[in-house]
Amino acid sequence: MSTTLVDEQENQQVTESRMKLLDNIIEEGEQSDLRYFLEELRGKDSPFFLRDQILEAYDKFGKSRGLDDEARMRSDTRKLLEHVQEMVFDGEFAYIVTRRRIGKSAIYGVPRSANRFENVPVERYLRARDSIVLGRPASECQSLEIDVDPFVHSPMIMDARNIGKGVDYFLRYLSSRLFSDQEAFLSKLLGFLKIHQLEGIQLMLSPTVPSLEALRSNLMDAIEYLEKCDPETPVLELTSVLSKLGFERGWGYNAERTLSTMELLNSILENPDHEVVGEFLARIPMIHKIVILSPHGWFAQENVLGRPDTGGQVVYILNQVRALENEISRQIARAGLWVEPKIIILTRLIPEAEGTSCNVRLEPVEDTDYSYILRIPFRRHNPEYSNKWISRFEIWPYLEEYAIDAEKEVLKEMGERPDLIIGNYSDGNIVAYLMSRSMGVTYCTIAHALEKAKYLYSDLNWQSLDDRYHFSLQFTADLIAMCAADITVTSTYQEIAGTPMTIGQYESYRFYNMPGLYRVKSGANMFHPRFNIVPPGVDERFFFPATAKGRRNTALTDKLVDRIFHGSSDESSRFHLDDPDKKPIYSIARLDYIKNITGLVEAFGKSRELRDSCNIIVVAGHVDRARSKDREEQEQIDKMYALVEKYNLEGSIRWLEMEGDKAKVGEMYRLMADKSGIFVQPALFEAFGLTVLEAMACGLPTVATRYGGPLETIVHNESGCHINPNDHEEMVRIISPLVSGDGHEELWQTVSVGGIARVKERFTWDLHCSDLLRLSKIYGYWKYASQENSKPQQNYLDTLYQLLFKPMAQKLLEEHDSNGAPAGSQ
Ligand code: UDP
Ligand code: LCN
Repeated sequence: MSTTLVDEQENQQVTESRMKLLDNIIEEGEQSDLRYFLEELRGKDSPFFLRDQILEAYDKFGKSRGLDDEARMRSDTRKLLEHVQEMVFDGEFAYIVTRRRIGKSAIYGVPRSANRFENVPVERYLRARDSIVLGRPASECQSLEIDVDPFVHSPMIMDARNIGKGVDYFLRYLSSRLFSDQEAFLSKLLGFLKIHQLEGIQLMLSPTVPSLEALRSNLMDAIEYLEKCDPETPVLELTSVLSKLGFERGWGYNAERTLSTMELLNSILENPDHEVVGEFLARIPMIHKIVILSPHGWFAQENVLGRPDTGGQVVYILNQVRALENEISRQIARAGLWVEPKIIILTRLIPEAEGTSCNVRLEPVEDTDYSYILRIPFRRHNPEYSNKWISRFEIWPYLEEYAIDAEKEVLKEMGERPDLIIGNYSDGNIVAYLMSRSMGVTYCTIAHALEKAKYLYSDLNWQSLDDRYHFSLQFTADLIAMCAADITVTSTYQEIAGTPMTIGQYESYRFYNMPGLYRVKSGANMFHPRFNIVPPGVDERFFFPATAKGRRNTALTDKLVDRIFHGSSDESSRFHLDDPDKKPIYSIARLDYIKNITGLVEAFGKSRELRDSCNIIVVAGHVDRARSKDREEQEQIDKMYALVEKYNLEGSIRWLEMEGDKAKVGEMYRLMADKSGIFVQPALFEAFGLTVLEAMACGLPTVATRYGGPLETIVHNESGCHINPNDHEEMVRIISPLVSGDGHEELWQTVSVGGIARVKERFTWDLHCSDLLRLSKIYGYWKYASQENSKPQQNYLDTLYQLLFKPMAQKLLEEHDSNGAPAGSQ
């Protein structure tokens, strides 16, 4: 059963309470505050208003009508508007999109002439948006309408608080099925236990076990036998007896482990419970070969930071791979098997690699034994183009051929198909979709930071943005990949479902329209149990506390101290510090607009208080505009120089070029902690923010944006602090108590220790990988057990791919083939 846009049951209560609020307002009739306010908005230039604009406009409106702050805040209209995500004025009709709680949206319509609010179906609202943008009557706005829900046959989470805990929900669902339809469930399980093989060797259960009855009886015999064995008896001494009973390898490395795995199966047969089902499925050795996709940009281990496409995603994948390899090896050994794991990171081979290793076919991942970066070139079209780095915005036409070539190369390298495919970001996710469809492999997606939520109205305005960004292709790829995924891993809750005030990046694919292209009535559903929050960790080799003096490399420390605190402008740095002993306010990031490093510099420049006690030190981008190839970075470079001049910051700012050496990056955080400094991550929005974890792990008190991942990484005033990056005064108010005034040393210490503890407890790659493998196995089972149910949805998504995505990709390829470099490439 699937849910509709607004879940029916809960919608009932939500609608009632919201309607009450609306009723209160309506009772005031023509005089109603809301009605006047709607009139006020109607008179403005734009027909579209988002939450912040609406609240700001209401506050102005309230003031103009003589309402003081308190009265305004208490008014029913203000309370209602708090929950409004968008308002759209279509002639005489206003649409109000409310989001009373997380995951619960509803759309109301208000005719200008009547005192009535009506529920509006999503199709009508989307059509109205089309009509406004296209300048045609709604009745003439025919368009493809995408409606995925009718094809989804999955159980759905009901309570928004459980969004992102898909695997727990799902195990409960499975065990309830065990009670309601035990025979069907167990027969599936029996079939599943017979399909596993490792390099041609049968695992778990022999295909000769004829029935559930036989399994039950043989299991009892095996348990009796194992109970009598010495628990330490190695598995090889058990196999002759166990294989006669139909039990193949994979149950455990010795008698004790084998017995406990069999006891788990026995409990499932006898008296199932969701934890036991989860534990048993997680013990089946079904994953030892993994493919991880990250096609775009530069993917290498040295000198690749700094391109707009490349950032935390590369760091994330390399760390994930190291930890995954360890965890898979550990699990294989515990299952009593001897086989080498293999992990392949698939990216593109870039013939003109500009001194990086991006033109090398196969590169071992440092500090691993079985993990490689495998680079496969895009097929040669216009070589002016396909030989070079291609921006993530232009990459779409090459991906289908890439998926075909990649599959062949993977089979060559692995000798068989992988057990799991993980896609990263929009391009990696759509290639993972194509490969998993072709090979029939469990498929996991990870979004990192998608573009849709970064640009206001990027769906409505897609036509004017398409030359530069090709969102028509990207959002379609995202939609298909999101709905097709067996598993979606996110780093935070809000990535999926947002906060009470803001919508999540997946939520933004629930319903939307791209006028003239299509309307999505129901797309990604964040109540789907495919969503699982599995946060990343930090690389503990480089990011450890400043107080661990024995682990630090003093030669490196001395060099960095000289360069950072006592250096002055040179080829890769700018400005100097008059008083190097002042506390450092430190930040490191790509020099993108969204990272808002210039916002931090400006807040510092404006604050006498901070300038008296601190210096500001930033590691970001290029310091020389001529060396930057990125338009956005160039703008930020200009802004940096302008701010230093405007606020006369020479003498209290040091700006160093981006740093690719992890040992140095780690030591820099610690140096700042040695000097009782702080780390500030001022991004306007940050999907997760690995630098935040890194600084915390080093014991450097961290002040980070409240927009995005850091809201969940940090507990305010315990393991760091949150700031509103748009409010410079507030930024200063939050930073100051950590660096000056009474009690600042105590607060600094509390937050430093709290940050280290929080990372240790919640954000480690070991935790990440054991969770990721556990849920990959559980969903792997579900994929097997529910194949029939998922076919209609697969067919629908394949149709969208073939009829919608592919022709658009083909058109872009023709443009690339006939033109020179496209506008958006750099
Ligand atoms: N980084 C780096 N040198 C730099 C800038 C960034 O090594 O000059 C690293 C940083 O340490 C972190 C990653 O790049 O590991 C950035 O990840 P984050 O999630 O903070 O942001 P993203 O760049 O992915 O948006
Ligand atoms: C991309 C981003 O923008 C960051 O916020 C994340 O930390 C990074 O990917 C890793 O997921």
